[in-house]
Amino acid sequence: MIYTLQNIDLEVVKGDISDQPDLDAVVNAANAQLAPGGGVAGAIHKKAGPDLFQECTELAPIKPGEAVITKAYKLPNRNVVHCLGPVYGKDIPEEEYLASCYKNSLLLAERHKLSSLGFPAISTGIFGYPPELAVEVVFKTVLAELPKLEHLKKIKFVLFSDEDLRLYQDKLKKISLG
Ligand code: AR6
Repeated sequence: MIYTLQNIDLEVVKGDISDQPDLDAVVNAANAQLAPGGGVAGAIHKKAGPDLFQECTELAPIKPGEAVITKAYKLPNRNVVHCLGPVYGKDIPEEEYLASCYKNSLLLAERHKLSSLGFPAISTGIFGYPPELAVEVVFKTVLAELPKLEHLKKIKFVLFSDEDLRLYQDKLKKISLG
């Protein structure tokens, strides 16, 4: 599903964030050390190869809400934006940290003149953020940033489960209806 707003395509798909060849960059739901872990970080590091972690060691640690950018190595993209989401119930207020993740990732992509960026559902796996609460923060934050984006023409949300896909599709549908 795609909905174009302010000349920017907002796309929602089911898939693997490490297998998105149409995107300039993908966002990693990272840990503070930017090390390979489970979930998204595991998939991204596995596909990118060990050179990614090598570059990451120079940038770590990062704090909740922060984002840094590296090359993508063997991934089919130019860059990876690594972002540390909040641990639900620990990094409070979680909404603010999660919003910072999305905002900082978009601004970093913009600064690097990237034209397309893919997001997983940050913090909603191992970090325990309820997906139905996270999706509200995601779209509120991204929509607020759209007017500031000059280079980004596509923002793709890559969801891993049918449930998350439906949540995002419902939200985008509501937005399209105004
Ligand atoms: N592509 C897209 N989405 C995925 C993929 C994938 N390949 N794999 C999992 N998801 P998580 P977090 C979904 O746990 O909550 C890591 O170990 C997943 O189903 O990857 O921010 C790091 O090292 C869920 O909906 O990220 C950190 O320690 C969402 O992506 C910690 O986990 C996020 O799940 C970060 O936890």
